[in-house]
Amino acid sequence: MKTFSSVQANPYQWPWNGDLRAANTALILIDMQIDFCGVGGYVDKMGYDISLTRAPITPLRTLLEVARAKGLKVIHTREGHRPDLSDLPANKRWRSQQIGTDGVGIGDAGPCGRILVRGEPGWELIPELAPLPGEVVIDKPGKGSFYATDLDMVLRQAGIQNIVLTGITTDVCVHTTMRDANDRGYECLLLSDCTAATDPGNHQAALNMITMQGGVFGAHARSEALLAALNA
Ligand code: C5J
Repeated sequence: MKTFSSVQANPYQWPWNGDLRAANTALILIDMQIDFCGVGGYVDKMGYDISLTRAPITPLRTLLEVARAKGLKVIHTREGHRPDLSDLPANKRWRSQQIGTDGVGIGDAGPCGRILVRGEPGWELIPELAPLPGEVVIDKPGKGSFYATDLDMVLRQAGIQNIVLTGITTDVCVHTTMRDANDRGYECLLLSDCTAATDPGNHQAALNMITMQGGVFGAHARSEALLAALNA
């Protein structure tokens, strides 16, 4: 099995041990859903600029094609709740209803159906990045991708050591997942142009946090750096 070149990342050449292979590396696309990047979705309804959260789509399409061709394990996640909202904490719902003037939040009817509710149009993954048959899709009720899901089991069964993190949003679901993955011993790389936040300053701050303490949660790089390593 071919070992790829290391990735020129910040603050170190990733992965730490140079062991970058298709068999031990997963690409995770976090919450690339209509509710986060589509017109009428949750982020749009909250009044944030969806051109920010849509910016990763084009680089992600390129990366996804290469990752699939090279045989990396591709995993998608979706944030969402059961239709009866039995897995939606009351404080999460209440806080989401404070944005805007109509009191509509998670679980309520919006332009794309009930917001962040499983099975609704807004909860669907965007068609540009649709999973292929056989790719794992993780449904998560929280911000992190490990909490109340079988992601860790799926990764360990597949022998994954390295995780490439992409998706929405850098400062919330992507960072929560990265921090948790790091604590679990996975070697993490966040791709800065394949993630985005609803606030550019928060995106940049989230990148800066990664570089502290020698790479406190892992490293970050632009997708071109990973593509160069995979194609070398
Ligand atoms: C948020 C996410 N921001 N996917 N979810 O509520 O980051």
